[in-house]
Amino acid sequence: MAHRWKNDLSAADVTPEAVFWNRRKILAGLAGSGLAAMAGQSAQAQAALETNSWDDVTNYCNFYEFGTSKGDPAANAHLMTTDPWSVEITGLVDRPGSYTLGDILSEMTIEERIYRFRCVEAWSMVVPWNGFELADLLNLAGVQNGAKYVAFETLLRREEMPGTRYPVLEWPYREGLRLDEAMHPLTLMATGIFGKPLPNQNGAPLRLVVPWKYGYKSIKSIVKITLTDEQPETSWNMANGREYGFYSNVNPNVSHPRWSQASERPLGGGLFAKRKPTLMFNGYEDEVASLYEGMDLKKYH
Ligand SMILES: Nc1nc2c(c(=O)[nH]1)N[C@H]1C(S)=C(S)[C@@H](COP(=O)(O)O)O[C@H]1N2
Ligand SMILES: [Mo]
Repeated sequence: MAHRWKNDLSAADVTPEAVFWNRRKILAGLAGSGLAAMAGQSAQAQAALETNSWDDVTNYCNFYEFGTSKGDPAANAHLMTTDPWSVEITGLVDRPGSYTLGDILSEMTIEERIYRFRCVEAWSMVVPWNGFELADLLNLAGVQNGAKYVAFETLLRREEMPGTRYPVLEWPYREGLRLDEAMHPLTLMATGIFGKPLPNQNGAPLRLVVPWKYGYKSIKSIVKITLTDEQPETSWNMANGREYGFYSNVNPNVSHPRWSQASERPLGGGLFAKRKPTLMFNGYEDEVASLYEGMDLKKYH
């Protein structure tokens, strides 16, 4: 597939695979054990970590349906059944219906995309995803003229998702994009990571990846896609609209009300690696800035 975007990243930039898989464990371990010393860190650096270790660990929690704080979502995510799986595509489409994963995959070409990934909590990684362009899936269903937005929903199966017992967020987890964002060639439906099928904890069997937006837009384990003419409600925005906007574009110039977004902590290459400056649109400015021409990015954050 011809890339209509510039990729400035290569395999050499990817976050070390072991760091990716173990990031919560590594952080939890560092907080309480001698691991920091084993990692060769100075006492000063360890002390610095101790002061924010609890926040660090909880903030790395990344599949709230399987729990938010103490328990690692990785420990519960195996409860989720991902086979069989189908995605309902509905709303303003020519061919609405329930598409099985097999139906979808037989029509798609899987490719690898190495993308920056920036969580709103100011940590970042470089991730090799496997997947296909969301545009190809939407075209399969046939987007109708009046459609302006795309809404996504995660599976909600309470007996398999212990975190959904708590009203942390509006369940099912909901996200949304403007149609032009959804059709952008950078916008990926991921089926794999590091060349392996997506593990449950990372959103098996199908999750969204929008590399110029904060990580929470990359909704996991999608079961429903709705084409609509109205801006959809999204779980984080419903929970706290002041802190989490609909757009959620990575923007070093627009602070989160509780912290700056000007820099980020890259995972890997040493947990104590210096924070690095956050890039406008997470480094994808050339590709996506035109989508937001004339918009007040502070207001539409
Ligand atoms: N359904 C669902 N999708 C989700 C989340 C979640 O809690 N539930 N967390 C989001 C957040 S905050 C981040 S940073 C990414 C993390 O993706 P990863 O665990 O694959 O790195 O998933 C996003 N997608
Ligand atoms: Mo996140």
